[in-house]
Amino acid sequence: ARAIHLADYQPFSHLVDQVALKFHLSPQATKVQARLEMRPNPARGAGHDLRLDGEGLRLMSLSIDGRALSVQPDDTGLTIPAAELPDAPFVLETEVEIAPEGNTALEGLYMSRGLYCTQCEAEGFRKITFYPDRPDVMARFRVQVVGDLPVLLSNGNLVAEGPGWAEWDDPWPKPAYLFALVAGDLRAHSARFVTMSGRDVALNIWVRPGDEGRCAYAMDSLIRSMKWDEQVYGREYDLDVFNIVAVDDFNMGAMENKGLNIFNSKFVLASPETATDDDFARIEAIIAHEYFHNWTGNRITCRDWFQLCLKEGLTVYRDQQFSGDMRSHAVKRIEDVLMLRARQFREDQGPLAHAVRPESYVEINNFYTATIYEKGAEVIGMLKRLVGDDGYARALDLYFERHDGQAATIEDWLAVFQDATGRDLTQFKRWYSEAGTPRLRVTDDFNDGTYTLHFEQENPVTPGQTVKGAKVLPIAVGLLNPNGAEVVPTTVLEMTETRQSFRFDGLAARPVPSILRGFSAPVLLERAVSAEERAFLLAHDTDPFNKWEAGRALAKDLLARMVTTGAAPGPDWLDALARVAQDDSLDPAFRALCLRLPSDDDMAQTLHASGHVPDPAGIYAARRRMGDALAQRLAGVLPGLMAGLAEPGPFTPDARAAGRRALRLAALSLLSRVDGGTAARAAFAAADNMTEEVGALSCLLDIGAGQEELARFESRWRADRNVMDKWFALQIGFASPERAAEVTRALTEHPDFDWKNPNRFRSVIGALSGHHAGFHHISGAAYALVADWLLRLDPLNPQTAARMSTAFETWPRYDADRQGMLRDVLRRMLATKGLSRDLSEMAGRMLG
Ligand code: HT7
Ligand code: ZN
Repeated sequence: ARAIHLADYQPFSHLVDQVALKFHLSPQATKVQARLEMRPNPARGAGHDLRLDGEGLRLMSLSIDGRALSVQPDDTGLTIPAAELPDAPFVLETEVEIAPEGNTALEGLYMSRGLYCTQCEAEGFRKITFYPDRPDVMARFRVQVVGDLPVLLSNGNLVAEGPGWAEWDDPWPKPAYLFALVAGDLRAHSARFVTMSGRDVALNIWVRPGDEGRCAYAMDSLIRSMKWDEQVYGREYDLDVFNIVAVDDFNMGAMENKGLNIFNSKFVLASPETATDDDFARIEAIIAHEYFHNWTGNRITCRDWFQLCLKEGLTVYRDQQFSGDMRSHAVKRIEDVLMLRARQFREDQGPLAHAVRPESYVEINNFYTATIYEKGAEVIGMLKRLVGDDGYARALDLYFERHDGQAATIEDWLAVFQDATGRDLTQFKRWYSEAGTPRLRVTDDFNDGTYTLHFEQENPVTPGQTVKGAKVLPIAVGLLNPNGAEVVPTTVLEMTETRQSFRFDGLAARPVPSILRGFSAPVLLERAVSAEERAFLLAHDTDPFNKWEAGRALAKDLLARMVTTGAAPGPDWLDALARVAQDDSLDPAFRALCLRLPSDDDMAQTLHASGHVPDPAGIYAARRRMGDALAQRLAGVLPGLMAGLAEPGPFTPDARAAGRRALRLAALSLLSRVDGGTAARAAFAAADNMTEEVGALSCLLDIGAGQEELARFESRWRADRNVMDKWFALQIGFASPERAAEVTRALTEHPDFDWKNPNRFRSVIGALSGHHAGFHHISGAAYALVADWLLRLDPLNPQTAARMSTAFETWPRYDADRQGMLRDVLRRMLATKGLSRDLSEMAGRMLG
């Protein structure tokens, strides 16, 4: 398939002012009538052919200004020759037929358990009607939905309705990817919101009958998001209604369609009995993310898909700020960095590395990546650090003022920062164009009261990018004196050269540096640090991120020694962690994060980056030994720690209560290793909420027990799809490496393994690829099983198959045997007849 290049961008030949759509819904033959008011685009001049995108559409009729035309569509659309087109405004009308029931790709108009729904980003609208399906074509939409169904929804405001039909009008011009339609038997959980200028907005969360009681948290999150966007960014909602719909079959988390967000039901439905604390936090974040898109994505959209980070990086950055404000900034930052390293660093250090703004793609769906989203957000965090909070606020105000109603670019984005702050961002722009995680090496010296930090940055080669310049790195640094007092508070050093040194004068003694506070730049920090210094920072650093990072580095250094030299866990780490665990002055959520051991994949990444070939079985065994050693060290204090964290009242999902549960479960997990699971069995039996039920079950599975509890869990929750996804995933996640593939295979034969449902597929096949030692077991059984299932899914749902193929992206890290097997699997995929464009692009890029 042909690649699309950023350099080839041209404005579209025509403009669309108004779209009128009429849908006659029917599972096998939905009729879509479209009336487009168009005119030649003055930016391109007159005399151009009109190319409309369209895929899998049965064209019934086409006319221009009422004159029928006989044009034959091809596989990807149709072309109306310039000779047939007026040089003035005209009306193009089409009628097509589509079959939503047979749409398994979940893109375009499809059906999810009797519900009609749409997914148009990035290029799904072309599966609904012939249209210029590109984000820079913005138009007003009026939509009539006809169907014998109780609820008929589309974007904008409801303007008329009658039995079996409803008409919606969206006054805000939008690209087609934000179009949405939902129809079916739904019930609303409703509320109202009055905006800062007094607009009364009806809020509805639409769910299947019976699920109405699980919407309160999502609604509360929505209201808090609306308020926050007004208070922090001055952004107000702009329609009379905001609808959210929960659907069970969905390729991703949620979609920000104008005024009609569509969600994967697992990111809406929550009650204490069915959702864990992590689920609650994720719902809050995703509801906020989609709502925030109303301004960063919808009112200001992207000129083309190369600019995807313009809306996604900024909206992730905003949802991270929001979650930090709602919960704890320290905990949120640590969680975000854990995620960044697990997903984006992994991507950036492998064959799929690409720039935050890529310059070419074959299938845009393959670029909804951690780099676009999470690194895109990191870049904005750096920008804010460099220009300061006031500069950021001025730049954002200018962005909204200057680009409202437009389809913008990264150049436009950087220009508002330059214009609002006077800062030249030419060098900073490399963050958008160059892939790869910079390595930042640090040394230091101390002479006559002057302490100097010497930095050297290396920007590694990535696929297709060999020569790179130095990046602008905001390096937040603080200095502590040998007693642990802070002598230099956080200062942001701006590194712009490949090598650069920074001096601190007037110090009485050699300080201990705390470098990259708050993880101020997404780099790999390399500095030889002793275990004593790490323990010192864990005890004394005033920056919560670096305090955690010191403990993390201590654990990773130890784990690396255990794997590579067979060392045993020594007192440095055990004593330091024991102190943190029992330090009641620290937030329990923070302590729980400190007790979490580095994941196997994280260790494999770290070992590979430091020149080792990671041994998955060795990492797994060492991590288990490490957990056992910690459990023995803390055994005497765990029951007391847990008792002190008990929550007397009923379950509440707030951050404080969640943090206490997290620490209690971390303690229970350690205790289970020394008490044979007695306490966890009791906790499972007593649990009145899903956090503790799943937490206790995990503790048991982790020590090779829990079969009885698993069976009880299954019989209790069999009717609940979202809860059962956990049941499937847990068994695989906690299987021994030798058994992981076999456990997975057996679960694929379970009657409830509905592999066409993306959530269920992810909770089984995704759980195996997320089990590092199980996936990389030397038998190769898991490689083969995952590949077989991806190939089975690909013809039905290429988007999800391609996304999950990233399981194989780390192949260059491993030994020759594993590399051989992994490459063979990728070659086998690539050689499969009829492989989708999605999966073949991914397999091809992974093979290089
Ligand atoms: N903007 C959306 C990204 C998206 C998507 C969502 C659901 C299904 C398929 C999708 N393709 C792209 C979600 C977001 O970032 O908010
Ligand atoms: Zn988004």
